[in-house]
Amino acid sequence: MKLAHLADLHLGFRQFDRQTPRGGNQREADIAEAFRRAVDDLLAQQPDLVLVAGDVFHSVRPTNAAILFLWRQLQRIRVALPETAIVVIAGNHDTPRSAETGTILRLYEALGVEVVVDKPRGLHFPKLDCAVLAVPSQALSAPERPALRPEPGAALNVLLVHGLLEEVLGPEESAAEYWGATLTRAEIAPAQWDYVALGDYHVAHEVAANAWYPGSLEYVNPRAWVQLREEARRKLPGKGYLLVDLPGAKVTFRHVPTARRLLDLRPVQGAGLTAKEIDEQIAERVAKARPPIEDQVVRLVVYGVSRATARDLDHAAIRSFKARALNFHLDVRRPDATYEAGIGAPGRRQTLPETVKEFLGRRLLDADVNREEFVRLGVAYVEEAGQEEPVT
Ligand SMILES: [Mn+2]
Repeated sequence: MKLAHLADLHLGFRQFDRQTPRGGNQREADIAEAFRRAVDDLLAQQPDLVLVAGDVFHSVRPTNAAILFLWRQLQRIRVALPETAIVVIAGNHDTPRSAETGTILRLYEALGVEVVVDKPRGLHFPKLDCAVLAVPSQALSAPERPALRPEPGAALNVLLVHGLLEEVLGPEESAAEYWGATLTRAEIAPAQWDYVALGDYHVAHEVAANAWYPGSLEYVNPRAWVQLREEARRKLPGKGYLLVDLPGAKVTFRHVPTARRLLDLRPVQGAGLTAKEIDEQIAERVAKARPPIEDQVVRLVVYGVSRATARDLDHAAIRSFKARALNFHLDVRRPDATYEAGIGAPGRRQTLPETVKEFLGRRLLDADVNREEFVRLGVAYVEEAGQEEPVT
């Protein structure tokens, strides 16, 4: 039996202000395109079972465009592979905060897709003699953790679950970036399953020979640059999904190229340099970018630049880079992390984490959100983002 394992599609994710010719958000179109390409490959590979391990949509209330898009793609699989079973679980991104909100995922049951949103559900596919225990994100947030056990009668047992095994995080990553429920290796106990299909972590990762994260299909994390480095460390060609032969769990990574590249240009060490010297280094980094920056998502960090020097940079040149790239983020960092006191300001100004802490402390929240934890995560997140190390 051949199984396809996808996760973290994040359909509906939007970023930057570039629009498509039809007026949609360009990054949202990129995210959709990644899934369309994955479906193209699924139709060629003809799996018997398709598992989507959560975070199908980026939010609980996706746009009509995203809802329709997913319908059409699932319909393509339905028509081309009528015998193929499809199972979708909700992740932390597409789980409603309250039962009243409901979930749009249920819509796809009309296409014959098995949709599991709240409690764990055991599914059995007699033609494949395969049982799938589907465990959505919400099941792991319940006060009583479910025991995850295979079905004794089935020839093949697969666990499908959305949660974070913290041991997979790279040195620069943190659990706060994923927000989902955490899992332990003892809970998933890979040895008792033929295969464990995980979702939540966005870089493809082998947890055990028969337990994998396929990773997301596009770069949707605010700190996607960290993921790029993690992918390089793991010698991954980029984004994709997994094909698994059962029994025996022979796993193949199917690379699905993204619509455009993320380019993290080599940082400029600006300390002691004049504005003109920094301009020259920026221009040199841009000129050497491969692929060229046209229509790509580009970041260039410049360290150790005073406010005065930053003012004197060649802003016309920077604007021209911004016009060429889909997004060009010139990330100019001050010589030290704390902010300078403004003229006439009474003492020290708040640091960014302090401002974030104050803002999140008084922001309106849903009743079921724990404010203390919410503020703690927000502040940790901002602090981490400010501490990114230069790349060599
Ligand atoms: Mn996700």
